[in-house]
Amino acid sequence: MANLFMIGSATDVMLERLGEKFTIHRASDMDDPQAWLDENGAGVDYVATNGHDGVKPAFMAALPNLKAISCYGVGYDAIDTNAAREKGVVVTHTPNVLNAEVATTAVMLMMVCYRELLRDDAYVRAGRWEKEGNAPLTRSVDGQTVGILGLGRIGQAIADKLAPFDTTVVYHSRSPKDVDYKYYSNLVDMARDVDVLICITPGGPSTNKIVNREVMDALGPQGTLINVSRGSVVDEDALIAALQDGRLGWAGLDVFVEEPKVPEALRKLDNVVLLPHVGSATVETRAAMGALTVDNLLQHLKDGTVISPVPECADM
Ligand code: NAP
Ligand code: 8YV
Repeated sequence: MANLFMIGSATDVMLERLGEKFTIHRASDMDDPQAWLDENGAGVDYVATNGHDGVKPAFMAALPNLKAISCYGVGYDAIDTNAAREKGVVVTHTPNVLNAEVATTAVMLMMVCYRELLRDDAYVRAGRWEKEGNAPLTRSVDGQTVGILGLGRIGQAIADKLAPFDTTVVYHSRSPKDVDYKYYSNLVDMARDVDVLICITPGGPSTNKIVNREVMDALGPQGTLINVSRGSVVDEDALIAALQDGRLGWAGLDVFVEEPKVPEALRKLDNVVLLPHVGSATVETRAAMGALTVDNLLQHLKDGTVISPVPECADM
């Protein structure tokens, strides 16, 4: 049987299917995964990992005969795909099967911010409704202008989910897409014109802190920032300062710079909604992601091809 090194968690179904064709070596069962790899890495054929853990350079160096890395997630910024490609290692990910779920998370975060669901839930639980009367009014989602930073697979799904709310969708990415929404070549200009900015680009060097102080100030005190992309896309220190100063109105965040650590200053603010990176985390969507993660490995084992390579490995 081929040897599979598994980083991070997997569903029972994934483990069952993989166990039929691979000998699975789980990093989570090892006291020192690096030491295990240094000793046994030459015998490892495949790696299964996820978008958060990726594959550390030191792990890669200890895997001279690796054939493929299957990532349980669409974002693969934690994997050095160029280094993998140079070694002849194909990297796969799980595009499309999570579009709807992550889009729901983005829209849900926007709604929770606008309609102050957390505040009002706390209001009822604390008995304040009875004592103080009706809660203060909130803001309507309907009719807002929403700027999508990264109109790719998930960005388009977000735009589709927003349509029934009569929102005006505009977008920024490096190049215009074949869509009817207004395109902004400049992110600050877009931020100035929108009520809500939703970030859904990949992470990595090209998007590092592109949502900076200038963008947040352009979004302004009545603006809402939603981040379901990667923590690295937003300058977290600038975000905390903008929210504390009231230069930015609200933020709904699923992702953070140093997950699972979330800065204390952010946790203290009541104009933010914080989620523990659960954009795709439903039973249904994780099953679909898990199936594709496993299918990529099984197909490579069978005939050396894969179903969903990352773009950098598409011609391998
Ligand atoms: P995708 O289809 O590749 O779309 C990415 C979009 O970002 C494209 O429109 C791209 O357009 C744009 N983009 C890339 N680099 C950019 C830059 N430097 N500046 C501006 N725009 C840029 O990817 P997807 O499948 O929608 O996934 C997007 C990302 O969502 C993933 O990579 C992952 O980080 C994140 N994600 C998060 C969760 C979660 O649980 N929170 C779940 C799934 C995915 P251009 O190339 O024209 O710039
Ligand atoms: C996962 C994600 O939570 O697909 C992505 O890019 O961020 C999420 O779906 C992540 O891959 C960790 O498993």
